[in-house]
Amino acid sequence: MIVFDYLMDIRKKKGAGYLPLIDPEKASDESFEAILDELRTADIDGILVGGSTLKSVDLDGVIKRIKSATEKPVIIFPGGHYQVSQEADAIFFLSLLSGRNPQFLIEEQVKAALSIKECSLETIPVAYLLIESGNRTSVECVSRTKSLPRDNIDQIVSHALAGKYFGMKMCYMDGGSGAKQSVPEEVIKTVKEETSLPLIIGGGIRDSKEAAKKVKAGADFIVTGSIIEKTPYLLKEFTQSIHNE
Ligand code: 1GP
Repeated sequence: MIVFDYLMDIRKKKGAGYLPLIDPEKASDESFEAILDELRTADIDGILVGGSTLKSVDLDGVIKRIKSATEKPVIIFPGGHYQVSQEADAIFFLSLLSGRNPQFLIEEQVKAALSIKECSLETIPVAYLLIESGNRTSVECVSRTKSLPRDNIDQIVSHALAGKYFGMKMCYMDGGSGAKQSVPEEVIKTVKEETSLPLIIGGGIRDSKEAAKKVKAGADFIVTGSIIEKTPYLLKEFTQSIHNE
């Protein structure tokens, strides 16, 4: 299966897809088992695995455990070059275009390239934009970059377009994990209209109604991390609301 084609098919058939995010560093927490239990029966569309801190974890082991619970594709959402695994189905090949730190624009990607090739991992090129969210999130701290101002829509569109012209296949607009404010609907709507890129939206989405609003504005895929760690039983509610919007 080509994961990118699969995602585009989900978008076409269901209108939008749901990609819960699992942080591999939390795999020893009790909540991880509860999430796996929910994954066995929830109609999610894929799982993202990744984290933004620099700790090394047994990524292969974590992905194998996820795969024992679901047949849906596991996509790595890497926090750095060390987050590569042959157990995954694909990897978002991200460049943090909103920042100006060469480490996350190109250096980590160069370091990861050979391992990705060795693992024969499908790469999905993604323009990754951090959008101001009311608090300084860990991805900003780790990447030592600033997010794009949430009210400067032209600047956000320019970054997304630059990604599109580089040939990136999707645009991920992220408020960052635990964001106080999620990416505004107005931003989603305008970036969709101006770029027609498939949009992944995450960061600070705490309930299914909020997720539905993002879909209505033009989000193609919704990502939630923190809320699922706290309340794994919400997976089904999110799935329903994202698919039925
Ligand atoms: C972070 O978009 C993801 O990169 C998820 O954010 O943990 O706030 O859901 P939350």
